[in-house]
Amino acid sequence: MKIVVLTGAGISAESGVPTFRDADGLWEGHRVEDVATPEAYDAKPSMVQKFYDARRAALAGVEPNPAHVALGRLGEVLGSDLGLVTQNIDDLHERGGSHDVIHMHGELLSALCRACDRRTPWHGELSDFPSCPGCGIPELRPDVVWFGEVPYQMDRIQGMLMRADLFVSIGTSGAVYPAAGFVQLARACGARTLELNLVPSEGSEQFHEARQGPAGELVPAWVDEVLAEL
Ligand code: BJW
Repeated sequence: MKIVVLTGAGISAESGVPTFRDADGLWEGHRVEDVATPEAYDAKPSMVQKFYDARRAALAGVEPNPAHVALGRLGEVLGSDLGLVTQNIDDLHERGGSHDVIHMHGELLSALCRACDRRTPWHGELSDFPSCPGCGIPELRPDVVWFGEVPYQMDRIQGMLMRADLFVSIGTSGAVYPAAGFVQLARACGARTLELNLVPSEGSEQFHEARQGPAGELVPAWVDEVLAEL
């Protein structure tokens, strides 16, 4: 059975990583749309770099929760029959035991050079505008996908969705495309579809089944079900 799992900020909420659109999801009074755009970066690069520096530094203080660990366990059994696509830029899936995670919105622990396009693993700050290790030009920005930019690995994701037997969306509001449209593509291509979320998402009715509750409880239970049916 081929399964594609899409995760969003909700899967990391119980690890202590704030979501974007829930009541406590604001960052120092900014809406995500006001910091996560190329225009915001051009207008206030220091402010945007500090926003991402703070989130990068906060990774050291959080741990994967049972939902990340359960998906790692599922990947161990299914191997390449599990496609794990995340909109999250944290590294909690990897630390939870998952491999080959597709970070469609980029990664906090990577820097992107605006001059030469090189992607460089990055653990420190960027708000001091360091030079790119590749070309030497101080044009490093967070390696994340802002509104108006094209998400990573879209061709690969679309191929996986078209071949999936089951598509599962976990902890995402369904407010941001193209990820919000994955359920329609997977369903049109014959997959069964399941949503796991604290509350019904904006696109909840598009799924064959929707379960409500915290990811840390729903995901391990669902993984147990899948493994019992194999
Ligand atoms: C729990 C829980 C618990 C909480 N357990 N659950 C008009 C119409 C349609 C589309 C557009 C439009 N105008 C513009 C667009 C396109 C635009 C878009 O979608 N805009 C919308 C605002 C409408 N999209 C883009 O620009 C994208 N690019 C694009 O489309 O390129 C064209 C193209 C595509 C494909 C091929 C070729 C070309 C780029 C989007 C980039 C989004 N970037 C961000 C920032 C990334 C860096 C960063 O992290 O800072 O990505 S924005 C932000 O939103 C971030 C997230 O990944 C993304 C989604 O958020 P998510 O994960 O859903 O979080 P929340 O907070 O919204 O929801 C949390 C959920 O968890 C909730 O449902 C809770 O209930 C739940 N929850 N606790 C379980 N314990």
